[in-house]
Amino acid sequence: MTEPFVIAPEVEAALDEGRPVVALETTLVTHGLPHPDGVRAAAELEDVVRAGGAMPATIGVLDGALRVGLSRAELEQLATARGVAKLNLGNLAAHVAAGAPGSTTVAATLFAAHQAGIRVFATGGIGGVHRDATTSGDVSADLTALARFPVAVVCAGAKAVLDLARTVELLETLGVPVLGLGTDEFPAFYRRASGLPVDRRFDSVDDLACALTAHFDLGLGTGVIVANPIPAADELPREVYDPALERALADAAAQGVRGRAVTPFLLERLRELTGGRTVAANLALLRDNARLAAALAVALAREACGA
Ligand code: PSU
Ligand code: MN
Repeated sequence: MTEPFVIAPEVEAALDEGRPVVALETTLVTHGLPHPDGVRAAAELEDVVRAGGAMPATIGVLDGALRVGLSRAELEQLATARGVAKLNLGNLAAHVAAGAPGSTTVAATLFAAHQAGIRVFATGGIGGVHRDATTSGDVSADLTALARFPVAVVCAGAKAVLDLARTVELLETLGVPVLGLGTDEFPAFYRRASGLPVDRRFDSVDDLACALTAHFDLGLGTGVIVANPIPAADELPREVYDPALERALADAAAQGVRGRAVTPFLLERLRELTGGRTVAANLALLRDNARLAAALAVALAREACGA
């Protein structure tokens, strides 16, 4: 039988030697971006992490194992396989056992990163509380995973298709700190500001790394949100985004889209409705998050603060 959890040799070596490592997820590759933008983005994010002095560890399920560190060939295989499942903590083990390919969401990637001993993870935006959650009950498994695994998630907030106010409230309930870099506000993915506060603002990577070190050393046990707003030049104008979002949400409701299909449906619909502008913005914020995650991983590996 294949081992169900496999760490790639170069990732394992980096971890053993205490070198900086950044985890990357694969649901954005398979379900968040159109093909072949997804696989291109995955390769590019790895390059950005390496250029920042850290080892990338892209995570996904292939050939009966949850793999930490996919090769380019494996990434290609995952991105082009038919019917790749979107995996969170609930459906992960069954897919591993079945030998079926799957991409990991923030939830499953947090688990794998923690299991491997990786402390920094870059993504686009976390999942959260959906706008119709009171009736649909749709709250992303990302939030409960954030409550369980002590890993820093560098993101541009949560996708603006969500109920951001309730998402921020739930992060607080779960004891997940929201630390802003160069921002007082929780970012809204395609836009820099949401009107919602972060728990604390930092203006340097080193200060932020010290707060992460304190969080880990205290043994608080939860994940941390590192909120990094989309670069100003890449922000989507409100007049483009707002009507597209309204339309996408109405279409999802009219077509009865539910469960794991909701987020990919909304992202794809937004792409169509904005002539691809949401994809360009998504790629820009992903690159910036990968850059910041590498810088944080480097700062943490330096052990400049705390024990
Ligand atoms: N961020 C992106 N694109 C994505 C996602 C995040 O820029 O596709 C994915 C993440 O993998 C996240 C998932 O975990 O969407 C959340 O899905 P849901 O809302 O179904 O929990
Ligand atoms: Mn959901």
